[in-house]
Amino acid sequence: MQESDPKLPGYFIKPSNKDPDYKTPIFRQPIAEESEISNSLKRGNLNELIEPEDTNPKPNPKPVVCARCHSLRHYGRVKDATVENLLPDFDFDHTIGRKLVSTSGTRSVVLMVVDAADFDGSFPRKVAKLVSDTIDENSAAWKQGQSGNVPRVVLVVTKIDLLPPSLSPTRLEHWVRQRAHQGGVNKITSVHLVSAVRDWGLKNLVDDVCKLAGARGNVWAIGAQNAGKSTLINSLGKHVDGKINQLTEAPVPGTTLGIIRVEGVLPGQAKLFDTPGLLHPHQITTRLTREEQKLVQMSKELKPRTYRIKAGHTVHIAGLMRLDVEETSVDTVYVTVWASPYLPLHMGKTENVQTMLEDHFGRQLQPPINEKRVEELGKWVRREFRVSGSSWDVSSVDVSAAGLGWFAVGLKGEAVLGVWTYDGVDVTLRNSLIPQRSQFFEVTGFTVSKIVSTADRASNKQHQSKKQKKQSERKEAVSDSLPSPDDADASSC
Ligand SMILES: Nc1nc2c(ncn2[C@@H]2O[C@H](COP(=O)(O)OP(=O)(O)OP(=O)(O)O)[C@@H](O)[C@H]2O)c(=O)[nH]1
Ligand SMILES: [Mg+2]
Repeated sequence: MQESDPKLPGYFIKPSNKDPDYKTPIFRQPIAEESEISNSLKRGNLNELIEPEDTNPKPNPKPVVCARCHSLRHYGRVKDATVENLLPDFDFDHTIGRKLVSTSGTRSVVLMVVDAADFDGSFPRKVAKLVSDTIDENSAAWKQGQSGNVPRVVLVVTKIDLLPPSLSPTRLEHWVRQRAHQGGVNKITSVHLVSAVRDWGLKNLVDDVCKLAGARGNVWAIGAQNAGKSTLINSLGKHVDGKINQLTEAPVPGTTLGIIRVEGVLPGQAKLFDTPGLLHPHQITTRLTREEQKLVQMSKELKPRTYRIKAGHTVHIAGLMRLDVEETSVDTVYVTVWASPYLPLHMGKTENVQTMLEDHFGRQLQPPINEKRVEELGKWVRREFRVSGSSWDVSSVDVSAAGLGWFAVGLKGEAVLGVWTYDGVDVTLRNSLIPQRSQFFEVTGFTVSKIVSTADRASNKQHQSKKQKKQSERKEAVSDSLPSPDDADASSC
């Protein structure tokens, strides 16, 4: 922290101390206007109570935060993007990684925090491998009588409020365990499905973590940038008696910069640490501008948008991803888009995709916001997936793009899908997370995003009221020029 140069990291402005003579303005209300006061007492003015002067002022309970945190907390953006480039990178391997693999010392509990709406994109595969290898090696050492500190893994799937409430928790937990296993975590101590903003599942999580940490354990919240670690810890703090200092949480990836010890959540000498998010370059969000990220990030419960389509057709999610139904053994395939409602969609013939790219990317299909950004985002590449399903009513498989969302596909038969997105963005084929689809089908052409439709509705309203005003003006003008009923009577005579 420094208070000399706003162009360098850690800059803060000291909050000004109130002048000792400072007094809040006194609000005088004529007693006669106070309804609850009896008439006999209605004399003079009622003064607001003046607190006796505190001879022993308490220290400011709010900790001072740097300008970056202040801006993130109050405006959801970093103060100065150029200062961000001066911040040191967080070296996971040499800090936490080293502690996790250590055979001696206190027990480590890894809170592996994963975003339910971007499970594969936010799943920390490197950490999963490191922890799993450590568990194997240290348990083997321990069995041979050597010191072997075996880390415990608590998988916390957060932001479950973004998934539809119809999704069964048992099914979700089964799906999560399966995906985590495929992601490389072979020994999970427990799984928790939570929502930090809705306070779902947090009490059980606190109890579990306290038990696992024991009197002296170290608990590390680890996960991708923006997965929800700091929000989770802040919410866990509400379930314990001690007050914790609020951590900065924000929709900006890379909010937390260093390892922060959080006091007051765990009992005894156990320690809880918030850590900087791991950078996952395979998430599409890492290459988007802040304005583009706002459109892509999911902040409300997801709603399905379903197409009923034939081979030779394509569905675009903004200018970020597309799915071509290339071949099918059946007549129709149901494609449901699960992504931010602010992303526009388009469905049409695959033969027109070049026109879509040239004429609509960066315009109707945003993000990318503007045509220049289309080139900046990189090369557009194809992955092929052969999928099969046994029902039309539910989705069988998902094709998900890290940081963006997914296509859920339902069919009774087989299909070859061509999935396109920018080079380097991870695309995963998995069992369907949400089998349900929408009851209503989207139509061919553009599906206007929520932002555009709200803007359209507002401009339609304006247009409508202008039209009505014009019409009523015209009516008035016409009625002025028409003969009055009296005149009409006269003329009819
Ligand atoms: N809907 C929903 N949003 C959440 C939840 N938890 C966190 N968020 C949002 O996710 C965004 C990121 O939250 P943070 O807690 O800052 O994420 P982080 O993992 O600490 O991020 P870094 O510090 O960048 O690594 C914020 O906009 C939060 O409001 C949740 O349970 N539900
Ligand atoms: Mg954080």
